[in-house]
Amino acid sequence: MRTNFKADGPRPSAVRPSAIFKGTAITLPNAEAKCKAEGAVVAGLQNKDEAQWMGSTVPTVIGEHGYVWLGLKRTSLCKGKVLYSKCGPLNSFAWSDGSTVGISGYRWAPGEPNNMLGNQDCGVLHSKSEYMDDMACGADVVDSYVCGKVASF
Ligand SMILES: [Ca+2]
Repeated sequence: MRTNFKADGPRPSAVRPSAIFKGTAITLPNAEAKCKAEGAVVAGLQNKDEAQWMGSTVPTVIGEHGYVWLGLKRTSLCKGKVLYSKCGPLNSFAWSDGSTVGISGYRWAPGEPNNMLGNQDCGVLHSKSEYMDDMACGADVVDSYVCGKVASF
């Protein structure tokens, strides 16, 4: 199941989340390859508008119980680290889509990112809560991903 890429949005000249795909268990590297095949990348969330679009759209595509890969990766400095001042909720991760910057699109679940087992290097959005969580990049509970591209389509 998928949404179609939408051609409007708050960032017309930037990569932005614009199509959500649901499959079976998928790793982030596999999701990246699937977005690339669409001429897109796994997208980040630049601001509240994009976070709200995800929050309202994701449940209609994947239901309430799934997770969606975001273009969000733990920085090399914070890999294997537990939370501390240099690796906290606002500075452990960076958007990986080559376009999204900053933390205005962040909405971590309470207690996240917790880097459980020290290998939660990728970010997801939980469909029902609309909160973000860090997970292992190969976590098999994730079956969906969001692709984004510049609005020239
Ligand atoms: Ca986590």
